[in-house]
Amino acid sequence: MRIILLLAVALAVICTAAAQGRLLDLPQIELCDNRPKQWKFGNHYYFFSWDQDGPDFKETNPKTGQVEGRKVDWLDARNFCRKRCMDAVGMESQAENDMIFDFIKRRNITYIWTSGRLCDFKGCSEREDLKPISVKGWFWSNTNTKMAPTNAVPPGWSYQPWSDKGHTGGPQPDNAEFDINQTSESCLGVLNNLYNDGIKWHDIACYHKKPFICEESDELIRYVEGLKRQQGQGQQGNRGQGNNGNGNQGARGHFGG
Ligand SMILES: [Ca+2]
Repeated sequence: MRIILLLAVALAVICTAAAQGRLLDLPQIELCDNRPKQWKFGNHYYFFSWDQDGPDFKETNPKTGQVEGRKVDWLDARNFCRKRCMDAVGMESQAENDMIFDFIKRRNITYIWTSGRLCDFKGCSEREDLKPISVKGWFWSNTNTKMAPTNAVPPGWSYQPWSDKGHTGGPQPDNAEFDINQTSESCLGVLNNLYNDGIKWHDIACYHKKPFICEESDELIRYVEGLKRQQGQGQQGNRGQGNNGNGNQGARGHFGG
């Protein structure tokens, strides 16, 4: 049952992306082998996009002509990570969240994208365990892990990571942009004191452009190891991978639980 639900959600994510004419990217062997390993926490390496070189991470400011750190929307952030066997960061524990908040504070970064996503697409509405969606419908898409309900301090945490302020003045998530232009705030970013609220989680419309932090993905690393084994045997293609081309079919998370 868990796997079926998991697949349903994975497919729904793909359908949502496909509806926008865009898909989750598959990892690429060379980019995976050369992925930036800026710092380590637990078993995973991480990097901050603006600390990396290359066209995925830099852009020319049309106003100034200066090359600066690139800002991308939420799906691009995930895909620039995913090509490298990583994904946008997911803070499943307070320790990991502390580490990310500390980095943002130390470097005085205005905001970042995470992999956090609201399950508000096809396949989500049948899930009774996700209702009400604004409270129980948030998950880390890098590991398909459900977040704790948004209206309380997460179990085992000593603080509430969601901001108590935002555009409308109320606690997050508030889906504030929906009332302005009917765009849902379905993606989770960390904002650094933009509402005089410290470093906190906010629900934000996914089209906004921001830098991002990537975290290694066990699933995508395994996928590329399998790909290499196949190629080592002189067999090309995806045969036997159990992967239909979306890179997400082998997900082993707790989101279905
Ligand atoms: Ca918000």
